[in-house]
Amino acid sequence: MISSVKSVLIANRGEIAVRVIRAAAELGLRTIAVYSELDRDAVHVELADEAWNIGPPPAAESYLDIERIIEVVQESGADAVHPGYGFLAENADFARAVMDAGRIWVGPSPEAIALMGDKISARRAAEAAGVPMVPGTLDPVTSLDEVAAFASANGFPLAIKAAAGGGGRGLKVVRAEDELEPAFESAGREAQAWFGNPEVYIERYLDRPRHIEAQVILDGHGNGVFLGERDCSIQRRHQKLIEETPAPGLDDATRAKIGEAAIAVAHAADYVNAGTVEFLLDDDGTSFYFLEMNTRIQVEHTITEMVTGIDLVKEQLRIAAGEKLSFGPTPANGHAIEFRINAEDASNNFLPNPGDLVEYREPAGLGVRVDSGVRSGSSISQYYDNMIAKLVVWGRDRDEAMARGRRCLSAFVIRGVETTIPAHLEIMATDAFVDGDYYTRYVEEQMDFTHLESHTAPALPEEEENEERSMTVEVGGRRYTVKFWAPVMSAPVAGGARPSPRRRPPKLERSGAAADGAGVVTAPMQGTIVKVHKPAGSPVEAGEPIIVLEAMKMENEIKAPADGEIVDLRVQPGDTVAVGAVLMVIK
Ligand code: MV4
Repeated sequence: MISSVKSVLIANRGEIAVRVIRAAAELGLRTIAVYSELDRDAVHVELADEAWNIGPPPAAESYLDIERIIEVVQESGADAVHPGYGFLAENADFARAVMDAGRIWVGPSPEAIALMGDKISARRAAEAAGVPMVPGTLDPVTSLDEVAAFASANGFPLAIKAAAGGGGRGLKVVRAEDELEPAFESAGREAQAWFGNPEVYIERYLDRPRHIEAQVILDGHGNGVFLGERDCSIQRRHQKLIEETPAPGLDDATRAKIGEAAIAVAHAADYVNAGTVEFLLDDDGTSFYFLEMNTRIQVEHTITEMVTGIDLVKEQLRIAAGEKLSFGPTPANGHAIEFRINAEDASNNFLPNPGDLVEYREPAGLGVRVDSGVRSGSSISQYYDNMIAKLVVWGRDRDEAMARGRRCLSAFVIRGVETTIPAHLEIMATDAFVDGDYYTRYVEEQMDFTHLESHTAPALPEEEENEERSMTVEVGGRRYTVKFWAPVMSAPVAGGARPSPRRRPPKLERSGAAADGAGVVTAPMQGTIVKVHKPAGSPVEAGEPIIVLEAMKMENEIKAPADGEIVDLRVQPGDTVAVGAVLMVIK
């Protein structure tokens, strides 16, 4: 495509980095990944054409480090930067820094990001565009008198919201007069503490709305298209669990009005690129109110793609390169549902449950899409979001999509961590979901997951420790010393005790040596047995080579850990063994 863009750096990790890499690769772009030390072997790193280390595991020192990422942008020669979602996606300073470096920012302008980032200026923009809004203030409220005046004019409940909040952060619901003063005071204090901006505003609070969001996409030539809505009401604690499109029961006239309103808001912000306009839909099913605009590609963009056939990330890249939208209004074909598969224990109040994916197998088939950034053996780290995968199903109608969803949820195999899959199956079994008759607090108010079985995770394999090594290589005749990371050569100690990953592992010759002179000797790495020097029953001396294990084209001598006798010999030449497999027992 795109003459001006030949490469793109993806300033993100996990499934969204993978998602963007796929789109960019299909456009023929060179893909440049970044990774923290924890993500050295991540799927997104492997899939990209090149990858750059940007720092230690904490996001603040890697994925949020604007300076370091801009450095990599420059060193790698990336023409464009795609931020994904989360991290720096809605950071106007980062967008500005990318543009100041002379690169293309794959997203809306820093001005549009800032306008929508401040929820008060966003409300003003929507008001100017003539879009319906919940009754509320268009300026920060600074005194309790103003809040009290609003309450007597509009009644309770009301919401006090942080101007710099959004997505449910910094939202306080006030249901009675006597809660007003404490709520107002703490709202301002919390807004200052969390967002560095004490400004708050007020709205009438709707108790049982649906959360409907409109996907829009606009190019730099004045064209904008509404690509349908998504119902994201199945959530808890502002974490979405299930999204679907079209919204169940939404009539075409209301859908069209929501689409017009969303495009009007986008134009009011001179918005270019993909964006989402959030609305609350009242329980009459037709009254809707502007809430916020998200200036990024969202997690749940996938369901819109499933019913429109449009690759939104490719369109983002094309638009950023200055191209015109390649399509017009595109009505939904069929129905799509997304299930967020998180490493959380639903039976324990959705407590995060990071760990290693001992086994990971995705469902497949017609109308099934799984977006993930993991494979068997990957770790879900407590440093980052614990989403493992997005299961997205499509059907010709909602019933078919639901049946497909149930089949795929049941077929998804994830061992090693608890997941939200059992909770999804419970939700799918409720009349409210089946009838499409649910609202934003449905899961929190009506559902209880404590009875769900918490599969006590099987014993996790020892965390593999990598050590830094170096090697000299020649590239085009020039000598370089390169660093690389490889598993520490070690073997578990006899008696089932595992060496602490922090402790310096024993040397290979001593592997398996136990205090009492007996030892279970295990494979220090995966490989093939090429030779066994002695038969079972033979006496052996400590340090004597017994088995030759070939791994990575190198032969490794496995030695007797102690004087004694081979009381059990478990392998013969030709066997392949996994790391940790028992080779022999010496007594
Ligand atoms: C509201 C509301 C009811 N009335 N504002 C929460 C997320 C943030 N985007 C705004 N939120 C809400 N704002 C008024 N005036 C209810 C919510 C809300 C909500 C919105 C979307 C999805 C889930 C939600 C869960 C609880 C409350």
